[in-house]
Amino acid sequence: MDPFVLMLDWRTGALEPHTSRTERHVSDMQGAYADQAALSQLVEQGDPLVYEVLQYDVPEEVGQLICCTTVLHPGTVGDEYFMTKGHYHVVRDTGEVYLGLSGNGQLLLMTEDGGEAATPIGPGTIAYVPPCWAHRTVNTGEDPFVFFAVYPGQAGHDYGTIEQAGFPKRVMRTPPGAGLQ
Ligand code: PAN
Ligand code: ZN
Repeated sequence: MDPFVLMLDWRTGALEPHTSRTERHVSDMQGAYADQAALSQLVEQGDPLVYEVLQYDVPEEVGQLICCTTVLHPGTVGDEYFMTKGHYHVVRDTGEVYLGLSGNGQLLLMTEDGGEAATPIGPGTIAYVPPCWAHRTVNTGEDPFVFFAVYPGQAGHDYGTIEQAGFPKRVMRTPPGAGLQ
C-alpha cells in the first residue's frame, strides 16, 4: 500500500477520493426505532435518507487504518432522532476515534457486561471509543451531523447484536407543546 492523501470538506463531510458510499434509508432501520408505525409511514412517504458513509477502503488487515466520514441527516422517526444502526466491532478489542466536523449529536456507547456512556459531539470534539464498546450516533440538531472516524482495518462491523438487544437509551425530541401549560 502506498501513502496517499484524501481531501475532507469539514462542512459537508465530502471525502475525495472515496471508494465506497453506503446509504441508509429509513427502510434499512426496521426495528431500530421505538415507533414502528411512524417508521412505516415514513417509508411510504418516500423513505428518506437517514445517513451516508463515505470511505476510502484499504485492506481489512491488522496494521491498516480505515478513514471515513458519516453524514447523519436531521429528522425523527416519531419523536426519536435519526441515528445510525450502531455496532460492536466483530474483532472486539479494536477501538475507534471520532472527530466532530459540523452539526451536533450524541455518541451512545455500551458494553456487553452492562457498561453505558453517552457524550455530546460537535465541531472539534474528539471522542475515543475504547475496545469492546458498541457505538451509535444520534443527530440531535437541525442540520446534518458530520463526523470523521478512523478505525483498525481488521475491526469489522457486528450489527446483529445491536439489532437483537438495542441500546439502553433512546434520544427523543421533546414533542412540540410538551411541558407548556
Ligand atoms: C462509523 C460507522 C458509521 C455508520 O464509521 O460505521 O458512522 O454507523 P453504522 O456502521 O452503525 O451504521 C464506525 O463506527 N465505523 O467503525
Ligand atoms: Zn465502529
